[in-house]
Amino acid sequence: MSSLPISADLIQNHNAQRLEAVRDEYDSLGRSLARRHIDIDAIKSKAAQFSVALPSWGSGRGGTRFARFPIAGEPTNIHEKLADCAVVQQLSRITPRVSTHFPWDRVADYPALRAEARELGLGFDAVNSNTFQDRAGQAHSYRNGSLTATDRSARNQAIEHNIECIEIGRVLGAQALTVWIGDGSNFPGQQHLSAALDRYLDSLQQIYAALPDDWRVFLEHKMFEPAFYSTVIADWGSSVLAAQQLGPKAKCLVDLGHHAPNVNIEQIVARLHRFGKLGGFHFNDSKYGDDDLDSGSINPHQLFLVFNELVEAELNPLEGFDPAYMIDQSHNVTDPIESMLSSAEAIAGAYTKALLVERDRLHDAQEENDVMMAFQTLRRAYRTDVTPIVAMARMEAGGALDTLALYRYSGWRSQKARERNATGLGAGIV
Ligand code: RM4
Ligand code: MN
Ligand code: MN
Repeated sequence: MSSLPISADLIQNHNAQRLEAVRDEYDSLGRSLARRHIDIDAIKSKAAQFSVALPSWGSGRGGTRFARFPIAGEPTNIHEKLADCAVVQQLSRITPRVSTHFPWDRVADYPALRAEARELGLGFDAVNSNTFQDRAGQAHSYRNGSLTATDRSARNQAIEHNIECIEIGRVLGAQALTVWIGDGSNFPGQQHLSAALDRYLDSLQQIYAALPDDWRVFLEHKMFEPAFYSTVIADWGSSVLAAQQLGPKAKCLVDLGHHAPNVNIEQIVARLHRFGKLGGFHFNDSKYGDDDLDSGSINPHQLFLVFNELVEAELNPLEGFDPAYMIDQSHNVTDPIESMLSSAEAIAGAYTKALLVERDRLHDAQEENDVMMAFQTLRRAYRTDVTPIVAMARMEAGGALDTLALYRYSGWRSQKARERNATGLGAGIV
């Protein structure tokens, strides 16, 4: 335990100063929930079981295509990224796994990386392949696409990269591969829309064939960017059709930021679940055409409605229902650790609120077409401030009652600013 980044004493002392106030709020909320016949301790136990993976790439400062402004002490390699993720996990206790991205996180010794993570209290979640960029010295460019390129050599190279990701993931103890491609077109007529999809399916079949028995492949759709006229897997429809054609190990991954504005994402969740194809999430938020703002920062209500569908799905699980929850954000103007702490809290809070929905009352109102009662049932849960529940669950698991305050108090970032190399453009997404 001594290799954990923040001292346990520091956490305990910090919590001790806050415990009385949080307990008071918890007890008061408990009385209020009891009047709704909800047992606060039972909700807290469920909330304590929730977890969401951190993106290794989210620990660095991201940017836009215009600029990137690094901060002192940000990580410059996967080892430092793991250390920062370990801070988030130690304080929040709901982020025990890291999702890696290759080749960004490439190292020479993966068994050693796995051991290093374990020492830091971390495991590994889905591995992400990257064929949306060229790597220095690679034989074939992805400028005209990767898994869907007309050039067979580029396609094969992209397939092999994905298979290599599976092999790395096996060593790390991951059990899923997430495939997001930037392939698409910028001009009408540029691409044969059907032929590009055929090539995608053919490439994915070969990747699918390399999956170990207990693995899944997540197909991630995105409406646009970097291709601005069409992308090959643009929406959940293309994604679910591809997943159905590929077989049971292929599932759809919903990145909240990858839809047109105002799309009803919670309904997509319900649809994908209905067909046994809901594989996982990339949590973030968005306002315009961006796809990487902090979870719950723009539309916390949507996050709640998504979790409302997920709780419905938990109550009616189909065989193989085991969605993988991950954060996928680019932190351009904040300390990435602070964003990940705040996002983990927002996500856990949305889940906890969804647990408070009085399901029988909701279902009865739906059956009876009592529109206002159905809406108010959701509203009552959404309006409840669940902060004390999430905080208590976190503290009982060894985390911090106030994660942000403790992180700042720990002086982690300024200490790293003294120890770490200054970043170039390396660590975050640009
Ligand atoms: C994409 C997509 C992928 C992520 C990259 C960095 O927009 O969300 O999941 O790996 O960004
Ligand atoms: Mn994503
Ligand atoms: Mn994205």
